[in-house]
Amino acid sequence: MINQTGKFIVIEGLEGAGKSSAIALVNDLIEQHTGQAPVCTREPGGTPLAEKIRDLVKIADASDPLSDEAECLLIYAARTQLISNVIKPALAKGQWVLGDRHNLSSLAYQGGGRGLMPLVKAVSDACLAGFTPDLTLYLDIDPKLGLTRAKSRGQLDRIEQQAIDFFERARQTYLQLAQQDDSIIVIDASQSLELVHQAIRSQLLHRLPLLFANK
Ligand code: Z5A
Repeated sequence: MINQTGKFIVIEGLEGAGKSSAIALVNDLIEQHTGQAPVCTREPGGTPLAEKIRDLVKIADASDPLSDEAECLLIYAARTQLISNVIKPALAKGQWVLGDRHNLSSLAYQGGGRGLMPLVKAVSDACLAGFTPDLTLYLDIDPKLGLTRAKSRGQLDRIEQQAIDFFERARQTYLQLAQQDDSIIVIDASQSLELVHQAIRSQLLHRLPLLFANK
């Protein structure tokens, strides 16, 4: 971890887990605790260059299909841009950062889902050098339910069109990694929105003061 004064909180989960409304809630809770709205990021993306990479990753091109390895490397290129140009500078200024996905997504999707864990770990070690969020909320959902919710919003993108097994493997990886890491909190996202938010609020009301005191 760099010598930081702000804190980095990340929301993770499969599609349709409810990250959007969780981010709005956590944003408000951080603002109440710190007196300042966090810097919000999304991955892949969050800088002009990283947003261009996001388009490459999300939009399918039948004439030049993206290989799994290229997908992985593009996502890390976007992440290193975001960390260097947005996340670390904000933390160094004492600002809190709230991320819509971060490295855990790559471990779950590219590592677990695509079966590329050795590549993911090698690139992650090389690019991130131990940089890690202070706290991650993982919204856990059965992929069938998540995709049903995601479909209700409209057309699915390139990754969302993967077979259900891909998402099952990603989910199992999320759960395994959460079991090994106290900084990852698992929230049951299959519940009603009200209960999901209640669970997030109660976890954060306990954890935020500890993080804040630890500044
Ligand atoms: N990706 C990757 O492979 N590797 C990486 O390292 C990273 C990313 C960083 C990013 O796409 C894609 O990149 C993602 C993983 C991959 N692709 N896939 N598949 P994105 O940012 O466009 O998509 P997303 O991150 O998956 O977001 P999402 O689909 O928008 O999911 P969400 O934010 O969790 O969903 P939502 O909009 O909050 O909720 C979906 C709907 O469900 C919505 O209508 C809600 O009102 C409803 N909802 C939410 N919660 C509930 C509850 N509790 N009850 C009932 N209805 C609910």
